[in-house]
Amino acid sequence: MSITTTQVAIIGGGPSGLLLSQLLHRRGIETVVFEKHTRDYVLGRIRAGVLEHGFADLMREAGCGERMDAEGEIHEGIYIAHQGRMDRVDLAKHTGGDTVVVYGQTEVTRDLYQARADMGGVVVHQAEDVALHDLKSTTPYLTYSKDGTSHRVNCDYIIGADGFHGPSRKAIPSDVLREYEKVYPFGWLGVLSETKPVSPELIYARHDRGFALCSMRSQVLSRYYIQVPITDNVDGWSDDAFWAELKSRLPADVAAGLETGPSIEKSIAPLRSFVAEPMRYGNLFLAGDAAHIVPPTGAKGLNSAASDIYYLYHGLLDHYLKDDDAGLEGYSETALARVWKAQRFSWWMTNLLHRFPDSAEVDRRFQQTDLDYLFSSDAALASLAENYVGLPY
Ligand code: RFL
Ligand code: PHB
Repeated sequence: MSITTTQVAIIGGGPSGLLLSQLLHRRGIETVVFEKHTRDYVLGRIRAGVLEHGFADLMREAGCGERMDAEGEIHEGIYIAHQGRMDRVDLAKHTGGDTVVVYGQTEVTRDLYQARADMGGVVVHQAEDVALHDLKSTTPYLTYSKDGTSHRVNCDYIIGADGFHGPSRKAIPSDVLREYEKVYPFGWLGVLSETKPVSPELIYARHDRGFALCSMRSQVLSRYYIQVPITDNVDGWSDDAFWAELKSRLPADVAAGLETGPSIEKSIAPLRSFVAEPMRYGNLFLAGDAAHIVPPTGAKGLNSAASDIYYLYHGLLDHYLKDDDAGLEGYSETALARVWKAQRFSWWMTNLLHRFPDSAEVDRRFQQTDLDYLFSSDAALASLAENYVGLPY
């Protein structure tokens, strides 16, 4: 078995793990990232598209903002379509000028991988059987195997940024870990297509047939979603059927302007709300999807991961550069306070806009009234807007 040492061992080479590694390396703190899959596999996952302004700032601080600033689009508003009409939420107006950046998670991850490579950062791909040990001691370590050889990595801290299915959360004893979960009775069928987006700003649509979302990656690449029963199989959805269903859920004039084309990616994502507490156990710190999942309706998944990284980054900086452990000691509580607010917002947006299979007529009237109230109240619009652009770190 080979034995190596680093200061911070990071499990997971998704956006959370790569961003933390990049930020720490720039401040002279040594990290190694251990990723189960190949880089191409990680980049092949089509996921988030909307970055809060705070996350965009963190990318700039990591020295990874150049392409995002050149190619990403700043959005000052979103539309909500309901009852055949389109109402706009002016994000900038209701937040005193804050906006979001439309820039795909694939591109964020690609830029982070490039930055890691440019700085000579170590990312071990195809690390198998990663296991965590002695988390309560001051000498934690992890083990893994690669190409048939076993390795041990001694470190000060282990960061569990290995997504919902990774081993880190499971390494916390069940009598310590508390999990909160809500599984929604539907999923999102997503299609990526090389077509011009139907609208310059995102459209979230509530319709009796179910929710729909019109998003984009660029002016030549569109991303659309429709709510489907969780029992549906992606093979059962032809492109034609998808476009027809999407159009049926949009206001007629919007549907008339929708450019369709072959899908270049099509997948169904389940919707769940999930939080694991605490986010720290000894010298293990969880971050991102490893600790929490939101339904994608509020665009908060990647952004909640980024806020964890913000707190961890500052906690680790204070530890290594100022010998101050207050940030790390308070990490779980601080991160969870913001996580729960993003959870609440995502749950609220999901309830507002989806068709629930067991809902009664009265529930649908409440939903519609929630929307009517929203667009009649500057206070309600301001609340949506401040959550959508991202609460302060
Ligand atoms: P990731 O991206 O899952 O990365 C975790 C990494 O850990 C690796 N891993 C392991 N590595 C080593 N050993 C093991 N045993 C391992 N097990 C797993 C995995 O291979 C992976 O590379 O978690 P991270 O970094 O915390 O990032 C979280 C985000 O990916 C996620 O929250 C967002 O994609 C959620 N999300 C959205 N978030 C937003 O903020 N805005 C959006 O608009 C948005 N849209 C979405 C979304 C997620 C979606 N899906 C499919 C879940 C839309 C969709 C459809
Ligand atoms: C996306 O573009 O993939 C996207 C945008 C907004 C959301 C969810 C997903 O709320």
